[in-house]
Amino acid sequence: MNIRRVVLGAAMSLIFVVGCGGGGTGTGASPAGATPAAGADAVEVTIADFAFTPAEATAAVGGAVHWTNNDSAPHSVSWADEEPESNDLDNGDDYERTFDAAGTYEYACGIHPTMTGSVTVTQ
Ligand SMILES: [Cu+2]
Repeated sequence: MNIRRVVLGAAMSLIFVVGCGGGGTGTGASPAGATPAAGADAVEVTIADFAFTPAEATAAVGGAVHWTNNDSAPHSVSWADEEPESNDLDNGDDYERTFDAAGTYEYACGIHPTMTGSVTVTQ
């Protein structure tokens, strides 16, 4: 008896999920990154396979960019301007910089100088 109920419940759940998924434009289904200047939300840059992704990030004045190292190797964010270099970021570590003026900010990994990226900040 109980088993039959569980199976029926699972079947109902499956129908529910399929019905929702087919709609395409459910509430809260907007993809991440679709609205880059969403207030205080930082722009995300991922470090993996010895590369920054996206290598060319954009942010609004007053906005922040947030790096997360998903690589097995340590990396850092070393700036061409006067901003201090980040700490060495081990796997899972993160770092954030807020940009108060428009411009293009070039950076590289302080450990692997061939890894480069930039942040373009616009008004
Ligand atoms: Cu590196």
